[in-house]
Amino acid sequence: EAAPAGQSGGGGGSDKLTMGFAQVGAESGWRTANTKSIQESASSAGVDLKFSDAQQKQENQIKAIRTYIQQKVDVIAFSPVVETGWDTVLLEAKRANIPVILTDRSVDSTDTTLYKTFLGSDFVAEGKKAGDWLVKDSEGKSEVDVAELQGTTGAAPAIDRKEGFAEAIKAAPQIKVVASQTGDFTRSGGKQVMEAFLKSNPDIDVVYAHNDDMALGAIEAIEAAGKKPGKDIEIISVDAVKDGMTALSEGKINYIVECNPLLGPQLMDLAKKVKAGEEVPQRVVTEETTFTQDEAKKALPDRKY
Ligand code: GYE
Repeated sequence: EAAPAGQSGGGGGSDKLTMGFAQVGAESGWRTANTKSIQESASSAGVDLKFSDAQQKQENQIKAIRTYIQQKVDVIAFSPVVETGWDTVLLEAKRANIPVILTDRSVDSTDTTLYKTFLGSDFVAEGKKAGDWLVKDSEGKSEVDVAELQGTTGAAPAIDRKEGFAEAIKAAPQIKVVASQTGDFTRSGGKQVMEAFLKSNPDIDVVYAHNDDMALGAIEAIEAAGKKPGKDIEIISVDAVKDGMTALSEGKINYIVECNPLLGPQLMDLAKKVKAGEEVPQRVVTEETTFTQDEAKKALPDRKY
């Protein structure tokens, strides 16, 4: 209900929904697109957004959530940097009667009453799609050595993308993961780890990167070592942000599994329902696709992020 003209709505408080959002950081192109989506859709949905950036540190996120509890926001939403260690602060929110919505990444809490819903991708499915592509691509080859660039240690997308990929490549025993290490979802992390991998494992055939930014860092390392990314070493990654799709269309990446960062509109919708006391599903999975090099060329001109 809008306040009558001329009144600012003071005293009794306004009907405007206040959301406290604790973001992971600004580690990747995906994250930048995600933040933009949340900020833009808050403003068009008339949501008063309090936003904080945890710089990929769990303690910063916990601090931000405690501040939102003190400020008595209507809804707290966050993307947990890692899966474990959330029960205490989530219980504090529950006792303060502030509903929590998980977006993008999940927590491992067994008590699912600690949050209302979880909106985000199925990361195991993403890892499987990456692995399925490699199984087909490896038909007739006698040995395929894979170097894996993992996301942030303990983060749901790192754990699940590793698991889904491992599951899929069981179908092809000639595929072997010969090196696997975290690059923290950043371009510089991907570059550094790939430089080390190229020294310790000169026979790497394929890089599986848990996100585009690490793949882009790996491309720099591969080129600096005098090899051709996409040819001498094939690259598979996850996200499908603009820089990744550009590298894919140029033949430097071979396959990208999409992960959708544009969660803002659905998040605002869920927050309004939760505030109104309406039932929401425990889990909302986002829809995603995959891209080959030809498909990337077609999709690029209309790509928004
Ligand atoms: O894939 C990566 C980002 O949690 C799905 O986090 C997200 C991941 C995304 O840093 O680029």
